[in-house]
Amino acid sequence: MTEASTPDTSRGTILVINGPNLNLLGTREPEKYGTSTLPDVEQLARLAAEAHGFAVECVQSNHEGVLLDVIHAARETAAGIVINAGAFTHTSVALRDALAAVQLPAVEVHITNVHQREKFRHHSYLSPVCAAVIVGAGVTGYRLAIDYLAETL
Ligand code: CA2
Repeated sequence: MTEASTPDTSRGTILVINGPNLNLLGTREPEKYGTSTLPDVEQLARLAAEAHGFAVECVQSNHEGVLLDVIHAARETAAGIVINAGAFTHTSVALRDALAAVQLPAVEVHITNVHQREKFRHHSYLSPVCAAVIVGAGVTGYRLAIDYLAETL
């Protein structure tokens, strides 16, 4: 039997954050959000990061305060952040302030093209403090975000 080799993650850790309701991925509204589950997305992110020499830390929470704490902690542990803040994208000055405060490169991801949806989804509090924004590419957006971070870090 061949041993599974340990991936080289010496370039550091990319923090992948998913916000409210994204734990439901793959279980409801597949026509909008696709059929991949949250564990599928986290695995996709892990493989993409490892291909570039990074580890990933994946966090999903439905609670804004938990997301704030995770972003604050990233200052000590992460090289960059991928964030799909779900509906908090359109409401949270606090998440924007946290991202600005940690001064890590961050990429905002949305599975759907928010600009083709309701007007209230067109504004993001986070985009001005993110290095890049990827919308409408489905869950592939997470991989694109990691490729971008790996190329720019
Ligand atoms: O397109 C995205 O990724 C969003 O961040 C998804 C959020 C929405 O509020 C944003 O405007 C755009 C909603 C996440 C809800 O996720 C679900 C997944 C499957 C089933 C139900 C909800």
